[in-house]
Amino acid sequence: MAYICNLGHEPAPIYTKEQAGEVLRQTLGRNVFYKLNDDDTYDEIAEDLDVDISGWSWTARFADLDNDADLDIIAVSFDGPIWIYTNNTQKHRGIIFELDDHKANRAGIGSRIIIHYGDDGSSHQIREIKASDGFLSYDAPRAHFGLGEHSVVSRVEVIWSTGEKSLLTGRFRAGHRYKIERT
Ligand SMILES: [Ca+2]
Ligand SMILES: [Ca+2]
Repeated sequence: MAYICNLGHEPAPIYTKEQAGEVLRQTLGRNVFYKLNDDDTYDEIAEDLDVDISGWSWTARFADLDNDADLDIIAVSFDGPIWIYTNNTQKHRGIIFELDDHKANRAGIGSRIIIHYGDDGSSHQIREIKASDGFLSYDAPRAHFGLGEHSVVSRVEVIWSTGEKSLLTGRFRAGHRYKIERT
């Protein structure tokens, strides 16, 4: 198979896969990882996280591969191995919800999940269950929420893909994955 890298050259040259990989590395550089700060600026921290491989990856997807409610990364290289990065941080907590909907599509695609936590449930976040994202790939159809220093979610609202709503209250603990079923 031949690869055409149109990176501003005229006409676009045709390469072997190995040549195309080298051109992409030289032109686009290594992988990067941006962290959003509280003041809406970003820091590039790929080296700190040890994900700054020199190969060129064309997708990076997030999934909790070891079921501890933090997101790990799967990066697919253009011409190298698939890289799996496990998230070993102990500093911040997360929680995951997935849907099992017997009244509409089973994974709950198109449904929204809203969590409430903190003092009197004053903090909240929303996620939508999606089945498409990124290039030639997508994340698992689950809703992951980062909770920072918080350890408990006190209320969960589900707006199902069909429009109906469900409300669950209790103590949903960080570090766990919960399945919400509608029958
Ligand atoms: Ca994990
Ligand atoms: Ca982990």
